[in-house]
Amino acid sequence: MANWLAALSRTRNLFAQTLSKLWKSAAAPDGLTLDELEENLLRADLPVALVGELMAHLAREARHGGAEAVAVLRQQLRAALGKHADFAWNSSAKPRVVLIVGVNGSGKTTTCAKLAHLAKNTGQKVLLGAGDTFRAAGVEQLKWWANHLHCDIVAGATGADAAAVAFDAVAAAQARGSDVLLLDTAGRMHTKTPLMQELQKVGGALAKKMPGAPHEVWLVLDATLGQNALVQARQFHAAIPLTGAIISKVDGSSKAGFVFAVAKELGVPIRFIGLGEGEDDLQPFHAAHFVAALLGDEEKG
Ligand SMILES: Nc1nc2c(ncn2[C@@H]2O[C@H](COP(=O)(O)OP(=O)(O)OP(=O)(O)O)[C@@H](O)[C@H]2O)c(=O)[nH]1
Ligand SMILES: [Mg+2]
Repeated sequence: MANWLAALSRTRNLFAQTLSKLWKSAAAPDGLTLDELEENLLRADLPVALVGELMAHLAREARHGGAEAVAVLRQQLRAALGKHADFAWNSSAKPRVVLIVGVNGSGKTTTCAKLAHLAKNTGQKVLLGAGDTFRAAGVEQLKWWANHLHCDIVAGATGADAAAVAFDAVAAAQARGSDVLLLDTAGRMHTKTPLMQELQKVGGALAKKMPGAPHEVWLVLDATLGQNALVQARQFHAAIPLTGAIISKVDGSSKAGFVFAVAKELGVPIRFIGLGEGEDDLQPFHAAHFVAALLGDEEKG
């Protein structure tokens, strides 16, 4: 929980003052305080519609003091995130093929490494697939992580056909008896049609080698972009059906409120959240932890 609190501090700081005022107040929040809270929540990039609903709830239900107002807020925020059950690594599919996609620099390669670390810790035999055929540095980066984490890796050559590399990675995972194949891909702009088509080809190659694959397609969204990332998400979802989202760089963002928009609009679970750069900094997404860290519940004591 401590790292959730730290990671969300930039976003939380936007409304920490208003919250602390609420905590101390014995009276129901006045109009000025509610206006201030509304403005703070919007700056933290919570969706406008949600903030409107929150304010209506607060005006209606928080009549007995500031602490009650925070309780109403907490409950409404949790409800807005919906259910995001922990991902179960165990599966009848062997290998379980997980495709990691996203725009340039969103955090895909780092996230692949962190996922490998998490899966290994649950006893899975993991194979990393370095499928970034655009940048040799991308492959080197994942190799560094594989070495650091003592994890197996297969890599495609720079300039190779991404679909062929994907096909070979599944073959390697099958040959080695891996439980999970985590396949990194090159960063691609959601607006570039040929690159999005390449992603479809990658999906096709995976299915050709192993019917049913990819079993998971996870989109990595950079939290520093806030709701701007939603446009990307819709385009990726249209190109290749996503099964989950991963939010990266929450620790560097003051717009973590956009997570509420992702939860509402994308229609796929938020699977993991990146709270820092280290291998332990990827955590299963937990709505209650997220909201508690946003409201600074533990700091309050
Ligand atoms: N602070 C912080 N930094 C992160 C997080 N996740 C990734 N990063 C950093 O973001 C930068 C980009 O991460 P990469 O994993 O290389 O991103 P990528 O999507 O693979 O990039 P391309 O392959 O170039 O498209 C790196 O410096 C990472 O260390 C996170 O959760 N928190
Ligand atoms: Mg990369």
